[in-house]
Amino acid sequence: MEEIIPAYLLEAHRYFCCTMHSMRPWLVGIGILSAGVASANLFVNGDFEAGNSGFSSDYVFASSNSSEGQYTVSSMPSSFNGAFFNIGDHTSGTGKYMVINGATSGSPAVWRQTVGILPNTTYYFSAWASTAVGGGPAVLQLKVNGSNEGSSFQLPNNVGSWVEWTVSWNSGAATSATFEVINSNLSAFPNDFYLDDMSVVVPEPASLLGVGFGSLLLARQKRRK
Ligand SMILES: [Ca+2]
Repeated sequence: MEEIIPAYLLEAHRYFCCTMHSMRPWLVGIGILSAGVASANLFVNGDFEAGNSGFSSDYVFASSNSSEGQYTVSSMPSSFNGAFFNIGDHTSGTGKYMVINGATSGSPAVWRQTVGILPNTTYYFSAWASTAVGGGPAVLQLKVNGSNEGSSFQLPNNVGSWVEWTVSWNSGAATSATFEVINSNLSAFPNDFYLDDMSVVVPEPASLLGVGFGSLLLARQKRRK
C-alpha cells in the first residue's frame, strides 16, 4: 500500500508523528506563519459586512437619520437619509459600509477599534472613504492610543468615488493599540460621509512568511542531521 501514498504525505506523517520536543521547531515556524497571516488585517469586520459589530463609536446608531452625529451600516444609505448618495461599497460593489452624518460638536470618535500589536513595529492603517452629499466634505484624523497620527485627510468634495486614506504608525513600546477616526469638520451640512474596508497591517507580511518558511526549512535540516 505504501507505494501509492504520495511522498509528501509520508513526509508530513514523519514530521507530525514525532515527539513534542522535536516538534518545537515546527511550532515556532507555524507560530510565525500565523503572525504573518494575522497581520493581513488586525481589524475585525473592517469591511462592515457583519453589520454594526466589531467596532465602537461615540456616534449614535440609528436605522433612520434624525439628527447630526448618527450613523448606520448599510448598502443603501438613502434608506438612512434620503439626501445621501447610493454608491456601491468598496469591498465588492454590493456590500455594506459605514454611513455617517457628521457630528457638530466635540471630537467624538466615528469609529474605534482596539487590537493587540507587537512592540517596535511599523503598522500601516488604511481606510476607504466617500462623500455622501456634495459640497462640504468631512476632514478625518486618525488617533492611535489618544495621539493624532498622520495628516488630516479631506474627503472629496463630490459624491461617487472611494478614496484611500493611509497612515503609517510605529508601535514603540505599546502592545495594544486603540485606533480612532475623528471628523474635524463640525458643520451641520453637508458633512456626511462613508467608510469601508478599514485595515491595519504590517506592511510586508511576505517577509514574515519568509521567516516562517525559513524556520520550517531549518527544522527540516535539523531533523536530518
Ligand atoms: Ca464593505
